[in-house]
Amino acid sequence: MMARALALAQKGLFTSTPNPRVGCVLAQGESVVGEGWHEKAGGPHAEVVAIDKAGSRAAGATMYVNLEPCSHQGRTPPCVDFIKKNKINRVIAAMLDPNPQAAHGGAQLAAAGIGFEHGLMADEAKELNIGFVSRMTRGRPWVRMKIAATLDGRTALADGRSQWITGAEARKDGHRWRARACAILTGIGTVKADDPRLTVRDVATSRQPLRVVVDSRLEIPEKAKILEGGNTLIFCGVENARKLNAEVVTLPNKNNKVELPRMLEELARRGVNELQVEAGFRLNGSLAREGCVDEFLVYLNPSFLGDEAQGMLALSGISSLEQKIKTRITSLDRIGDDIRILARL
Ligand code: AOF
Ligand code: ZN
Repeated sequence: MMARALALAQKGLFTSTPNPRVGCVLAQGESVVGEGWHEKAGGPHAEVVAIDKAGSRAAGATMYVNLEPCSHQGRTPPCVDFIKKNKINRVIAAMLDPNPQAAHGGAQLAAAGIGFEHGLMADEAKELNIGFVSRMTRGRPWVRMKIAATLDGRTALADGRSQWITGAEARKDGHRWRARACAILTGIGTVKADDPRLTVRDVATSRQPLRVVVDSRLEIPEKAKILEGGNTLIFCGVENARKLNAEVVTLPNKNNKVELPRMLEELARRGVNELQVEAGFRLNGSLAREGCVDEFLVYLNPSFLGDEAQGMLALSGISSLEQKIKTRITSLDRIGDDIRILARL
């Protein structure tokens, strides 16, 4: 039943942001009497959809839900009240709600005499909402850095051109990861070299992620494709009066570049749960050095570009092998002619 609740939650993968992905199953013994999932912020919570589906069969049922039911009046009323009103017998949550505004629904249910347990498939539940958990507990998004490289780890020609290192299937897979991200981040170097749109294509989704550019000196060309259609945020390190088709936030560090950890905090404040980085080796290196990366999504194409081409991460100052950045591989797959590796810090 909980695996089914998680599968339902997964349906909100591309759309629920900034809210978590939540699915809910109501069961009477072995039979499912209602199901629901959360589609988008402002819409009904999974628990409410499932109870509505179950109708009169909700009374006495056991609820399986991947997140503790909310106790708060947010965009919608507290689920806890609806659960009590509909006389659910017992609630099993995969994990507690890390959102302090909505938490402690379980304790409220228990106080009302409704059995409440949590922890069933907790690892899967946390993984599905890794960005939401990160934003709530750390005040920053979960940062996934996508890198497409050759077997010798080269990501672009010496002049920065990087379009189409990997094959079509890997690119499509990259768009699926884009679609689940709340925002896509790139740097001014990539904007100048490739002029990317950073929109989701080839994947059916009703939502386009926010596009974010790190552009310390605010040099972005007015005609850059990433500015088309709005929905773009630029972080820079200098006060500037340029009028652009984007919101500009000035967050300088002492070198008048963008203060990257504070940028992550600002993105979290704006509701970004998962941030996908698609930048060049310079910004990638700065993010890694400043502790702003949580995992790498690496596509490797079985080709070589040689040592004059650009690498993955600009990391100066590594002088001993002990200083290497160590990761743990969490998945490894063949995608078309390429290899996909997920590696976590
Ligand atoms: C959801 N969907 O199915 C559940 C959520 O502002 P609201 O009313 O949309 O409330 C959002 C919070 O409610 C969310 O951050 C989470 O803590 C809690 N549970 N949210 O969007 C759901 N069950
Ligand atoms: Zn709720």
